[in-house]
Amino acid sequence: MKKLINLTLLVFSTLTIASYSEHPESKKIIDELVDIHGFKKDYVLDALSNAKKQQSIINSISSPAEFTWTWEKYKKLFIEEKRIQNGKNFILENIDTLERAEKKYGVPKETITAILGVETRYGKVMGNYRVIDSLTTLSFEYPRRSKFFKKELIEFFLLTRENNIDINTPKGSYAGAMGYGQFISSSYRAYAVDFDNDGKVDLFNSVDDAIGSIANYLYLHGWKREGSIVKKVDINNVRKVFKPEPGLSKFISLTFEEEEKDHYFIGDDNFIAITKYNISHFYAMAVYYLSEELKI
Ligand SMILES: [Ca+2]
Repeated sequence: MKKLINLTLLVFSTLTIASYSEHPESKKIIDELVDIHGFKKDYVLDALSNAKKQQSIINSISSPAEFTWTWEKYKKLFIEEKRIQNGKNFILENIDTLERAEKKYGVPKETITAILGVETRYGKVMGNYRVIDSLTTLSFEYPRRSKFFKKELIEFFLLTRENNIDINTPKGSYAGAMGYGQFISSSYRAYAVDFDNDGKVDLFNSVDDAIGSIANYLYLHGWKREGSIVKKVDINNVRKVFKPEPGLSKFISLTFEEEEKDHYFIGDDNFIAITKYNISHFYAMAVYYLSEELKI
């Protein structure tokens, strides 16, 4: 009988610790939010205790498509007829805003649209995880990247306060990326812009804000107006081609396997700028191919 009681207590205490407001690692975050950023302690404890661990988030982050799929499989997912046609429609529907963004930031309308297409099918699939669940799960249950996600968790508190959003409401990807362009909290705070001039920066509901924000993000990460994204190279001539054009500060050599053959490319500043949006070469290449398909 005594054993049973002990077991019950053990189960009970495990459940209690499962609340992120009482997690041993949350104390530092709570202190930072209260002492440095001026949040009320009750508010922080409440938000953290409402957050729920989602095992599927851990599973997803452990095997991202960018690093487990082949290039051909990845390309097929993004470069297909429906996504291309919907992208062309998106451009027609948002041409004024896209041209305004292109003029201001130098990023072509097809590139902005391709990012929206790859990230969320032009706003159709913005993610179904509560961001507070994603960021707490990854902060407290995924040691490999806990430092990064703890920082994003604090950014998310700040972001929701600044934009008057209920912290329990926003949904996003398993990694806490939000809205049309899937901005993480720190990027939202640093790079999102109010592009429809309504006084709010709203990447969930305003297509205009999403368009301006993606262009601004790339602009601030080294995008060069009139620059190229990649150039295909013949490996036999690689030495001749491997000279960056005047004005280009960076380039990167790339290999993509298609039909059991390696294809070689040079990625320019604008390729590198896209990898600042998502670090994967597959991602940047898919954005490039989709943007080419969207040219009318
Ligand atoms: Ca706005």
